[in-house]
Parts: sequence; C-alpha cells; structure tokens
Amino acid sequence: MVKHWWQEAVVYQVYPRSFQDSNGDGIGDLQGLIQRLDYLQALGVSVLWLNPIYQSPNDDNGYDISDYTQIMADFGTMADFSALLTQAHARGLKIVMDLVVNHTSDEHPWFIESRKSKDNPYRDYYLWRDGHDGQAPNQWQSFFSGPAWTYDAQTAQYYLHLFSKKQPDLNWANQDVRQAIYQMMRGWLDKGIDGFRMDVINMIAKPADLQGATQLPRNGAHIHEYLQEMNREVLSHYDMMTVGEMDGTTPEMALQYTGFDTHELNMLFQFEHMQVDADPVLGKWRPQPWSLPALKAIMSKWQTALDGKAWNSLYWNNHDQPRVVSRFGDDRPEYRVRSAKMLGAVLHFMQGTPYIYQGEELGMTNVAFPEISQYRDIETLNAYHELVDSGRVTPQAMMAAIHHSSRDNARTPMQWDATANAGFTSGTPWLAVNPNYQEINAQAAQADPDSVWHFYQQMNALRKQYPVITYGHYQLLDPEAEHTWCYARTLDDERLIVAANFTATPQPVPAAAQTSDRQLLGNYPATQAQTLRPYEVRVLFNA
Ligand code: ISL
Ligand code: CA
Repeated sequence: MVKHWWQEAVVYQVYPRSFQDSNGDGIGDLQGLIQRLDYLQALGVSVLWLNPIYQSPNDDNGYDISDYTQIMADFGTMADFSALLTQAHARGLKIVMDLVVNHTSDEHPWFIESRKSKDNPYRDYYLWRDGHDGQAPNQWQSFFSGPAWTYDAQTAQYYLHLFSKKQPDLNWANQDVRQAIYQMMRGWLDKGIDGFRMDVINMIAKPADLQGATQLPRNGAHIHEYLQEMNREVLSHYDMMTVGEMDGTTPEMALQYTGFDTHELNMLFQFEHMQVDADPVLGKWRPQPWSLPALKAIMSKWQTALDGKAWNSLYWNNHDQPRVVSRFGDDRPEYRVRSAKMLGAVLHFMQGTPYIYQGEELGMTNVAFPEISQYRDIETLNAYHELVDSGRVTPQAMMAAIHHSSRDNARTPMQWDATANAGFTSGTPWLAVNPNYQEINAQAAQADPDSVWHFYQQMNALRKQYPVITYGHYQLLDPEAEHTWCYARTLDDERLIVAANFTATPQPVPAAAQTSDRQLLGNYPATQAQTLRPYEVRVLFNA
C-alpha cells in the first residue's frame, strides 16, 4: 500500500475573513489567525486550508484575485504571511492555499490589458467572442445569476465569466496563461506552503466551440492534459498535497483525476452529497427533504469505488454550504451537541482525509437574519433579486430558502467567547455574528468535557493511534435502513463498526452493531442496550 502524509492528515478550513480580527476593523486577518494557532494545535488538526488571501477587490470575498503575489490589505502583509507560515510550521501545522485560476478579477493587470484592444498581447489570456444579432455568444447563465457573457464596448466583444462579471475566465488553451500560472504556483511553493486547494479546477478546460456549447463547461476535453502538465511542471517537484474542487464529477472520473498513479491531483471534493436536498430546477433555492438511504448510497459508492485506487476527501460543509448540524443533524438546543458529534463520527470514521470547517468543531449552526440587507454573499444577493424581482419566488419563500441554503450561513464570524461580537472583533463585524454565540462558543466548549470540541479532539487523537481509521476498507451494512447508518471498517485483524441514529426517536441497534466489541467512542455513556438513543453514535472496536 502506498502511504502519503496527506492521507493521515486532518484538514481544518479557515475562512480568514471570519476567523479572528486583530485590529478592530471588523475583518478577520492573518495576525488574528496567528493568535489562534494554539487553539488549532490543541484541537489536533494537522493542515490548515486558507480561503483566498490574495489581493482582491472582494466582489466574491477573495475569489476575484487582482494580484496573485500580494496579500489582501484587509488581511495584512507578506511579512504577516511569512510569520504565519513560520508559526504554523513550528506547531506542526501545514498550510494549504486556495488556488483560483479558472478566473481572475477584472482588476487583474492581465485583464486590464486584455480588454484594451483586440491585438493586445494579453487579449488571448481571456475568452472574447463576437455576439450575434446584438445577443451574447450563447445562452449560458452564470453561477451567480444573469448571463455568463458581458459586452465590453471598447472592443465590441463579449468576455466569458462563469461567475460574476468581475471574474473573467482565463483561457487555458493559451500556453502563456498556463506557464504564468505555473510560475506563480512555484513562487508560493518556494515560499514554503504545503499544498493547494484548487477552485473549480474541472472547469478550466473550455470547449473549442464555446459559442455552440449548451452545457456549462466541466471536465472538458483537455482537462487531463492540463492537470498532467501542471503535475509535471510544478506539483511533482514538491512534497505537497492537492485537492481539486470538482462539482459534477463521478467516482469513475475521480479515478483519473486522483488515481494513485495518474499524475494529476491527490484528492477532489465531489458534490453529489451536497445535492440530496436540492430541487432539480431551482437547486438550493428550493430546498427539498432529503433521505438517509440516498445520502448513504452516495457516500458509500465513493468509499467503495476509490478504495485502493484513489483517496476520498471527506466533508460535510465548507464556506459555500450550510452548517451541517442544521442540515443533516438537529440544531434544536436539546439535540445540537449530540447530533453534531454523531455527524462528525460518521464522517471521520470513513476512509479518506477529513476536512473540518471552522466552527464545525463547536457545532455552530445556520443563521436566520430577517432582512436580505443583512446578507453579504454575492450569490445570495443576486439570486434574491433574480428570483424575487421576476416574481418566480415570493420574498417569504426566498428568505426561508436563504435561511436553509445561503453561503452566509457558514460565513458568520467564528464564535470564540460570550463577550461582544463573540470575541471575533472589537469593531463592527463585516457580517453579523450569529445571535446564539452566548451559548455556542469556543471558550464554553473547551471548558465542557462533553462538548463537540472535545469529541472532535478525541477523534483526531484516535486517528493517530488506530491505522484502521485511516486505511481500513469500508463496507455499508444497512443500505435500506431509513433512520440509521451502520458501516464497518477493516484492516488486517482490526475491525471498526460505526452505528448512528439520524433521528430524535430511539431506533433498534443495527444487527452488525449488536456485538460485545469495545466502544471506542460514543456520544452517550456506553451500553449494551438494543436501542440507539436520539442521535446516538457508537464506534466499536475489535482486534
Ligand atoms: O457549480 C456549482 C453549482 O452547480 C457550484 O457549486 C460551484 O462549484 C461553486 O460555486 C464554486 O465555488 C468556488 O468558486 C467560486 C467561489 O465563489 C466559491 O466560494 C468557491 O468555493 C468562484 O470562485
Ligand atoms: Ca482586521
């Protein structure tokens, strides 16, 4: 078996804007993060993935980069970044940066040049096309509502942007673009970072006939060529980890993208389980009830298909998704802690590298701001206007959908303590703090041995002790069961059984979990009883 450090890692995702403000301007920053490194070390994680911290006009909170070589002024300076890297490494924490190279900001010098004239040397860095009959080149709609093409009067052509019009897509067919990106990547790796999380990386390869295409470009014809080239020219020269964000991939595709011997990436984020509660047409803006057998089937399919051939990344939430305890658990006060622990265990005992999104270790919940004016996320605001202004969705229904699905659910400031603004800032936070911070915060959680925080800490410690947690084979044991999830992990003579109740009602213990195996971890006192209590999880071990 091939083993790599990133298979044994636990990644903690930091959304720097909302993590810790150090200077009272209401925006989290690198010095704030440095102050919290001891907290992260105590939790027992090994890698920090930082959402983009490069210079940006912040149309999409840093996913619109105007200079890949500078630190966003709101976050600090390059000296702060170097200090962060040194201080993190001194604590055994690796640093993974976000790599956003499907698009840049329209304020990036490349685009400023590109739009000047059709014969500018940078023209071909982006995707410019003629319209026809006063219409855009095709009917593509951007992910952030409205057309994916914007007309630029200066040269009377349209440019492509799959996201906001301030995020023009780069032309990866141009080898100068690719070389410029590789050089930038080497710059950061030479500075000492330990890897990249690659934003929408399966969208970089656009079809040759952009105009004629009907589907938004994903997994395009040249994608493997580009990733293999990147691997050859950059990745293979460093001891690093890579994880590609890849909506619209299947396990079969993952074997090529992340196969142990395909020389592309190490891991990818698949999205199938993020769609179990979405409407086929309106997607996340018309949330649907989800079923546990469907969720189990998706996760189990990925577990089985990749075993021995590629490596899963395990996540329940991130900066784009609702909080997991509110989505797949139960965030009512009586069940919040139990269900957050149950979800954590179900995820962390699968095969793969787990990703913890900041605040997940506290059981932080979704937020329900009453007014649309309290939201900051471009996707949420644009969708509200598109759907409500056209009368397709009522304001009430849209606010309910936002409370369920908005990206701002994940982006409210980290809840550190019960003081004003949850200890995140001494100023006015850029996005309001969730009002439940007096009860849910890191200080309270660290003081309470029964907290979600201590449970996550314990999981991280167990992983270092039991190879079966990292490398064991996965087997789903109760595919049909509607309310419980039971699976096994086996490695040589070691066996783990995980049994979880996803409801607030007692459920029968799945047959496979009716053993005398020792309970390694649970969210209730251990018992041989034949009932799983509300949101109970048992992790049993036998060797
Ligand atoms: O494709 C999608 C919907 O079908 C999205 O889920 C898409 O994968 C996602 O929006 C991409 O997110 C990433 O790139 C965005 C940025 O706003 C997100 O924060 C980032 O995670 C544009 O850079
Ligand atoms: Ca600040």
